[in-house]
Amino acid sequence: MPDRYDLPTGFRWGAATAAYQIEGAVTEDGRGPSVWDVFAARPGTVRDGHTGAVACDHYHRYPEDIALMKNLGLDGYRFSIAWPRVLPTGSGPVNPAGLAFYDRLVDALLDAGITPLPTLFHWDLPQALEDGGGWLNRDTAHHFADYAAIVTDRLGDRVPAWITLNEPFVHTVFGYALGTHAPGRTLMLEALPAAHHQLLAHGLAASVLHDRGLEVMLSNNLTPVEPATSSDADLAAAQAYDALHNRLFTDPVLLGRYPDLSALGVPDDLYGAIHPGDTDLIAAPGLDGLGLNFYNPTRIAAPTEPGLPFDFVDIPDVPHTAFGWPVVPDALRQLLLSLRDTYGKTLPPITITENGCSVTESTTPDQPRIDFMSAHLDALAAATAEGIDIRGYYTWSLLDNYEWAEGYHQRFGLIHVDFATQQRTPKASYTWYRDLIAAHKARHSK
Ligand code: IFM
Repeated sequence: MPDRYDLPTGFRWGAATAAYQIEGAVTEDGRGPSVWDVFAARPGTVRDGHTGAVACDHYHRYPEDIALMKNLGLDGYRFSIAWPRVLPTGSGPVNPAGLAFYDRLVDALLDAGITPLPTLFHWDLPQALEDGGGWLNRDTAHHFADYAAIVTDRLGDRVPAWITLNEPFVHTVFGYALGTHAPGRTLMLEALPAAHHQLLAHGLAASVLHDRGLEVMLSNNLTPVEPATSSDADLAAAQAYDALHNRLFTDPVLLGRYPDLSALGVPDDLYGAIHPGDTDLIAAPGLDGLGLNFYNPTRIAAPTEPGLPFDFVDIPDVPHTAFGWPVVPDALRQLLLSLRDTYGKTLPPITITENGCSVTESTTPDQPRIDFMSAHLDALAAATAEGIDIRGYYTWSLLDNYEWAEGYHQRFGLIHVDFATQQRTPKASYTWYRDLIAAHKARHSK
């Protein structure tokens, strides 16, 4: 085992958030409605009926939040741009006030010495586009490329690297297959055209960004998949799940082809969504970095009932987060090594664009978060020692925020937010992370 947190010089320390989870101000300054505004307003969709209408009120309080980031010593801040703030109906007229907000945010970050790392799409599709079919409609991919051009024409002079999409797997499966996230469709595997159109959107936007001399990343939520037993049936189920969760969203970008989903009964053309030439459009621009969002491994068994060809099995005898997710830090190291095995030379440098855990509000100090981050940084140091090129770590999340269908119930922040008063209070993990960043910088400036 290498020294604790023995990460390279120039390693970028960051924190991450997303627009709908923190901004609030959903009807202000010309922002159009997003699928999440509409979904969360529907009774029974989100725990306790919570919405992102106010969230952390970051739209107004961003100077205070940037001061907290500066005090933390962050090199980088990952946030997302709300498409409906910039283009209230997704295409058509630009909302100057929306763009101006991100202009102010970027300048304030740069003034604080923090490099902005924006994500162009973190699930808040303009509702007007959803009304036209959302990600099931191929046109949405082209609208996304136009939106990427508008945003980067404004901010690209100051922001060198961009993330196109956040976790297209989660958005496809929760939003279009199971309906537990916006837009709440329940198409099961017939949701997969939404996956293809997001990947096409990524490819088209990546070309737009490269034409402007900008770097492009894609943030995927990847999970090492392990079979519950060594039986052939469990092994086959685990392979099918790995293809759906991981390879479907990474192979097209890095290898220029889709994985075989026949074990799931999915046709090769993803129900007619893939047109000739699409895989080139997705892969040809290339990727300057792979964003990896890592939370937990997944254990899979053969199905016990008809339906999908896999069952999820809990991983016993390990700690679980407040959300109930198993904590297995070494799975991150294993995942990184397996990415290298799978993609070889086509694997670009990796940035951890999310990693963190929810901790119950009453847990003071929030030692479980410190333990979680510490163990995952150990795993990163171990993977680095084994030759994996990892450029940075953005913890999820800077602030307690709106955790989608869980509303405000899952607290992932280094900073506690009292949602009644908007009071921010740094937690013990904030101080711990601040000291860790300072120690790393001191060691590497010698
Ligand atoms: O809050 C989410 C984030 O929006 C995407 N990645 C996972 C986080 C925790 O669930």
